[in-house]
Amino acid sequence: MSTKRIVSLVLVLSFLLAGCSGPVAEETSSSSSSSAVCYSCPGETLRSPVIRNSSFDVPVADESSSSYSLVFTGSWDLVESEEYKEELTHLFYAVYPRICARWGDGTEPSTICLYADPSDDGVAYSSGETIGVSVAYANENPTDIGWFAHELAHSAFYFYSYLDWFEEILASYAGYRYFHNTSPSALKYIDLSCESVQSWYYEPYGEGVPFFAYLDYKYPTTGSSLGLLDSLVAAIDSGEIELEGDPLDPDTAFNSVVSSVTGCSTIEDLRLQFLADVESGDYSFDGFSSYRDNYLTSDIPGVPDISYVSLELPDLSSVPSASAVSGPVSYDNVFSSATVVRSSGYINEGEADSFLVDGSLDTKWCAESGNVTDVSYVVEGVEHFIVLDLGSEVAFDTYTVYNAGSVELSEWNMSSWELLVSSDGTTFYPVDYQESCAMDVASFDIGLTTARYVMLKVYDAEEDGGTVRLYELTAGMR
Ligand SMILES: [Ca+2]
Ligand SMILES: [Zn+2]
Repeated sequence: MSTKRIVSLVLVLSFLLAGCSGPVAEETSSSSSSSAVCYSCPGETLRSPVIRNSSFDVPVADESSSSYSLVFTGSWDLVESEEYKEELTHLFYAVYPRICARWGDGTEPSTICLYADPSDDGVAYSSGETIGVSVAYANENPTDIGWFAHELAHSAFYFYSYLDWFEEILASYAGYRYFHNTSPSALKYIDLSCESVQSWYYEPYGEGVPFFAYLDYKYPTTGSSLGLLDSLVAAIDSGEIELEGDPLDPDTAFNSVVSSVTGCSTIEDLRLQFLADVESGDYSFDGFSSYRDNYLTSDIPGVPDISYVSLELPDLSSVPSASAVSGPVSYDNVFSSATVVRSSGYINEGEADSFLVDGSLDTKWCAESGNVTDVSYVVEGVEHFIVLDLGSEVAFDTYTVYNAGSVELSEWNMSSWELLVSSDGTTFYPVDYQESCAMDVASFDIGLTTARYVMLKVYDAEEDGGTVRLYELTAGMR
């Protein structure tokens, strides 16, 4: 089983686009002070439908000409990663000016104090000018800095009102759009069909970001008029909206703004329209590069313009797709002495990628979306991958997948993947694509194939989430 402690820590950080199930990362405290404070709370297993990965290639902005400044306070001497502060600095000077340009009202702090908090056991929190981060969290998750973008958004547009879900999702959306989507290594892939996206219902930390991306797409701010999100923020800043109220009630101040911008009487009408547009295929998300409101965050002095990552899902229609062989198969396993060349990652040493080909049907390769360290295929919608070296060119005509359900739960079965082969380890050719096959154990006759290297690309790692759990992959001549 997964190490629960690592699971909850890794998943707590995915509050930017929180996971497929379970509680989400923060609690907002509306204390008597004027500060918005977010604390993380421990989650149960929270399987993210998005690919999370290292955030460490932020485009560098020019600090010296920035109108903003960042000051480190607290126990930074206790933070072990040497690059951590540097990457946070890069993020700050690129992302904070963008968020302020779009949603600041002029009262946002120009100097942010980033406090390394030795006693906090959550992730991070914002009180406007001061953002705190847990030293323990930083040391456990040295490649995650996405929380900083979320907290900076709070600093930029802190609302003096009670708008929990709107404020939190807007902060997460700001981080998603103006940080995660600005570099391939920080990218997260949104799966709109994921249950947690479909079932989001105004929870502050649920999977509401895809809906906000839809709203910006459908009702953008243009040179001639404010779009929906920007109109809502303006109405909150002016005091016109103080409460979200019932999303189904057309008579709230919130929904009156919705109605005046969109013609729909409630935000709930829009959410249902979003789901219908996803269902019909009228809406899909392939990145922000064509969004009409991109000009809002362009041409900021000293800040590099965003070149948004675009997602190009591969056309797999020409890849052969074998039917599962009925009944048991028998062959000498030619993958039994394979070694792992590289993989998307793994959760711990006891469930390392090498257990996919160790010859035991009781040991597994397990990797969560938060474990993805090699993001080579993220823009293709690949959730996980592994490359095997068979040691020499071998022949096989059948391969067998021992899915999660061969030992654990069938709902954890991988259901969509591609098998590719190569003789040089560089150029791979697809030999099988399974679009939807979630059997516990399944064999596929792909015809005579010779290869030294084999790659498995996992498009759908489990029914509801991004964790892959595979007990063994074998192949041979039947
Ligand atoms: Ca195994
Ligand atoms: Zn927050």
